[in-house]
Amino acid sequence: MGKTIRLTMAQAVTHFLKAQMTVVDGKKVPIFAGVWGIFGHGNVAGIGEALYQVRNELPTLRAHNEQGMAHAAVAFAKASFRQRFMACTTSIGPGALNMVTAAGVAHVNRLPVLFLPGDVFANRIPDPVLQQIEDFNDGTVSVNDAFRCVSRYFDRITRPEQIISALKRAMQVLTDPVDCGPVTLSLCQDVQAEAYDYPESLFNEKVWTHRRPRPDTDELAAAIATLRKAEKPLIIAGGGVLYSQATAELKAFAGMHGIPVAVTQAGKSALPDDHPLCMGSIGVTGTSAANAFAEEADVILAVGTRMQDFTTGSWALFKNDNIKMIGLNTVAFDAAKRDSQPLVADAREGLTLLSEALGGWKAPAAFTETAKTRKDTWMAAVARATAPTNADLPSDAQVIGAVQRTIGGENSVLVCAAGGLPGELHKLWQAQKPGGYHMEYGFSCMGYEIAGGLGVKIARPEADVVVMVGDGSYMMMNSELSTSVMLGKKLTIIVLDNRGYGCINRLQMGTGGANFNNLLKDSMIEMMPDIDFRAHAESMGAVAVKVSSIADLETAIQNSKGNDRTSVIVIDTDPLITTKEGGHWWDVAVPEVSPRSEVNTAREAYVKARASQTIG
Ligand SMILES: Cc1ncc(C[n+]2csc(CCOP(=O)(O)OP(=O)(O)O)c2C)c(N)n1
Ligand SMILES: [Mg+2]
Repeated sequence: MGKTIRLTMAQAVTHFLKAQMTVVDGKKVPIFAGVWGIFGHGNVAGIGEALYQVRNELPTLRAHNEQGMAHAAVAFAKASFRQRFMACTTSIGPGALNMVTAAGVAHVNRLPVLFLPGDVFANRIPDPVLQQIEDFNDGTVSVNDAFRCVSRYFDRITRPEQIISALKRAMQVLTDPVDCGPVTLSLCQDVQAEAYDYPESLFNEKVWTHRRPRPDTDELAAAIATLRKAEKPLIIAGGGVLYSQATAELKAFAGMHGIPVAVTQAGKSALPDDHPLCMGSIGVTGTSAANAFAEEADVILAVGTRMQDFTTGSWALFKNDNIKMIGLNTVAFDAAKRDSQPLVADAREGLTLLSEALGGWKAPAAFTETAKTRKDTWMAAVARATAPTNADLPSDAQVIGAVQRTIGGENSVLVCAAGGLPGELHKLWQAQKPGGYHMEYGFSCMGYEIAGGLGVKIARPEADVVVMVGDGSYMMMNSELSTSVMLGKKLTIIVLDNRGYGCINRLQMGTGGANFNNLLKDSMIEMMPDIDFRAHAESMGAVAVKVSSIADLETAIQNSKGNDRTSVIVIDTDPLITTKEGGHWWDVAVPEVSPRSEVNTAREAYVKARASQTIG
């Protein structure tokens, strides 16, 4: 047996984490950029003390809300294209459970985060400890079992030596392009503090590299044969293109073979929006250009996408009866969706090999040329929707225009997640560089925006990180605004206050519902709230202003560039206006029976729309 070193389990964790490295742009860097922590009795003495010992190599960052810090970790991983990530430690009980929603965000978006919640005593002697739930029928259950459904790998550490294999499995999952997602190591409080003679080799430096699986020969041949027969092909680019860093290969592929590209929410910025073959967003929040290509496509090359309902228009978007889909994805689960011809491979490898095999093959020239007119028509719609206005209450689109004109250049990263903004931004935002558009639309988790912005700024300190957030999302979680000030990570935050849940109110109206419980005015209120977002943001340490016109908004954004810290600009907006051009039906189930005639009418339209859905 080799040499050993006596450490507590918690010390073994921190020593191990600091030894994990990767290579980014030819430079060796720690793969863990740091550990977010909020301490309680379940982690302060164990992990807390162990983190203190390694604070110079593995920084600990204090947050204000466990969900917020975990969102920041998720956003860090996304903005780092999954090359680097962070860990999050909490106490037991509420602190741990506060991270579960964010673990869901990481899981659905396939993003690596290491969750280290504290857990109850493995020895059970002091039971029930503060914050222990006590299951009457199962002595092994704790709140941390809630992480199981939102973790790619879950383990509970009840003996100090278990951490040896658990840490290795955790790293394998976090760095695996297929399995990539959240890992939860649930660390029993007493075991964190227990010592063990660990093999010294566990703490040797390890350098992780990006694995790029190459396609199977038969799958590649089948994909080439299908593409060669295509007359109206379309590429759908998803987040996998960015995580594979295949943006140059995508551009070359589209150009070489004359194939238009449509982008999902996660895939936007994989091709610059001003590229002649970039048709922009697809699906429910799609451009007229991308959706026209999708409707007629005979071959779809879906690269690095989960084909979620916003992309497929709830599977009513594609109208060609002879459509064939090729799923180029590292994950077989995604590659084979809906009878796609799977091409299981890394996007970069797959696109390169496909292109080599296709050689000089091109889609029919007349077909490729339609991209220009369709794009021109769409860009005219963008210009109309985003043009400056003197209206008392501007639309979200007009605010987007102002943000784009002032701070939306190639050095910016636009961050958003929920509300009406994601749809408008997907359609209208002009992304320039890979990663310049950061939309969390797998979970579309309200409250991600500001915390996520902080994670992006940690990953991209040189970038202008711009967060656009509705009043609803701001109210749901804004605590990491203060953390951004504290850490000197400047964000520019635009708060669009339309007095409520505008997009759900519109959805409610669209499904025949009465205006009920969404906008503040339609809710049960004794006193109409008049929330002063400017004063609130200022109280958290930000520089904050409220503006009352698009012109003032542009001036305020320009002025904020000189500020040394997070700046918040608040503007009132119209809750009813959205961009009518583009878009597609979305399956939201309308009641089959109702005493209200509006619902019955909406149900009729719903039944009709469902007729264009393909099943299976
Ligand atoms: C955590 C969470 N709860 C609920 C929802 C459902 N939801 C989606 S958007 C939305 C309203 C968002 O309001 P706001 O941020 O003001 O944006 P607006 O719709 O007004 O543009 C709600 C309740 C969600 N996506 N996330
Ligand atoms: Mg709102």
